[in-house]
Amino acid sequence: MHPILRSGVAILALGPALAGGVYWTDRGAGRLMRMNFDGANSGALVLSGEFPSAGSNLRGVAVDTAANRLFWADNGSDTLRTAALDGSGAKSLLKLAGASPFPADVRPDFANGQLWWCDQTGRLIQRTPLDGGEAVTVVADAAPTGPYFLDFDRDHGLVYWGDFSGGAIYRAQFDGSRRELLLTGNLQTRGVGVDAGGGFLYWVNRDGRSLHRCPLAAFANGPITLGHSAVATLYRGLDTPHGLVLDVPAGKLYWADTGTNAGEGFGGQSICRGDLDGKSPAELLASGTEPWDVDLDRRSSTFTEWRARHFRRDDPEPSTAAGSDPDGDGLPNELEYLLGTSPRQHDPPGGWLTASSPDADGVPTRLRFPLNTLASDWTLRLESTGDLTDWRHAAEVTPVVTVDEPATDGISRRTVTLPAQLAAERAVFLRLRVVPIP
Ligand SMILES: [Ca+2]
Ligand SMILES: [Ca+2]
Repeated sequence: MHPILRSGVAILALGPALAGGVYWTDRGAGRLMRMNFDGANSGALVLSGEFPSAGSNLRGVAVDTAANRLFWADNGSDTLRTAALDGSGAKSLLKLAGASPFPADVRPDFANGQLWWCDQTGRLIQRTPLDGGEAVTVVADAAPTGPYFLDFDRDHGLVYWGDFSGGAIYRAQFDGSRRELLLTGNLQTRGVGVDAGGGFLYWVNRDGRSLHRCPLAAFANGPITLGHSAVATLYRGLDTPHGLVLDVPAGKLYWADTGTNAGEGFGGQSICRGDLDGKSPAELLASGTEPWDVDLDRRSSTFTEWRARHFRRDDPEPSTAAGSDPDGDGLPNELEYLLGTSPRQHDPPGGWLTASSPDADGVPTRLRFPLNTLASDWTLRLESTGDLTDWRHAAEVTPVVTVDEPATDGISRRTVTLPAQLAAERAVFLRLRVVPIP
């Protein structure tokens, strides 16, 4: 992707502005589902391509936002499958070898272009190129009753997984070496999720009917048990929690509940959501027949979608309005949406804005800030003034060079360079203003 220079403004050719949302497998209904972050507009994805049906025994699902693709495992045909996020171009990526393979969870490793999965009956963790190829075994004899769900610590090149019928959680290097037992004591381990930046491991204790987390540092001196003082219980009294995905920037986690322990706890046969710190009650977002796994497309092309991702459904309207500032950091929600910051966490200016002055004259000549370049409703406009009264679009006053570099989840890094003569002027003030996109 190369910037196109036009009138001193760099325009990046981005992909289509797709709405983000929640993708999940409903194993009982044999359907791939998509819905908004708050559970609204839930419906089955209509597939076209090599097959019209997602499969007969759906398991793990994963979203690749960089390529706008979905990956999932069909344990009926024992294939790994892929389709565009709109359901088109559905095709098989790989048919698993062996007498009776059992593809369960799937996770893409974008940096290395690989799709990983757990083969429960083969007790294998394997990977294959995202665009197709051979299966490579990374970990053999991964767990006594087979690995079921996995996740990555991409910062440290580690893969984490749990034991299907057992209560253990393990990790190893990306090449399968230095395998470690981390934790024991769950009643069947299901989804695992790593927040490397925050330093936490999250996991699902299926028949303990609970969700837990503990600091990664707790594993520094060998395996610990579920009863260790470092282990926190985020949610308890659930029905049959299963697949798990973290939304770290939004401070939330989502899980699928198969409902196999029907009627005995919260959220059976549903997709649910809670907080990473477990502080607010779990939300039931949508129900299915047997929800198995869940993943997220964290992008937002409208403020309404973004609000549904960051706030609870029952949060009062005043705090979720575009002009409100519930976290008191001086950034109203509409600005947090465009900057990709959190409306529920204090974001100091130094955390998102960099102003540099190559001339060392005290006036910034280059500004760097994040920007949701997928936003279809509003954008940020840089304005300047000399008298704090007559604010003008900076690009109309002076040539400004703007470069956007795609970062993650639809948020780009924008760099605005102002000409040296502006920097030399006295008393020039700049501001970022939210303006509607015509
Ligand atoms: Ca705020
Ligand atoms: Ca904030």
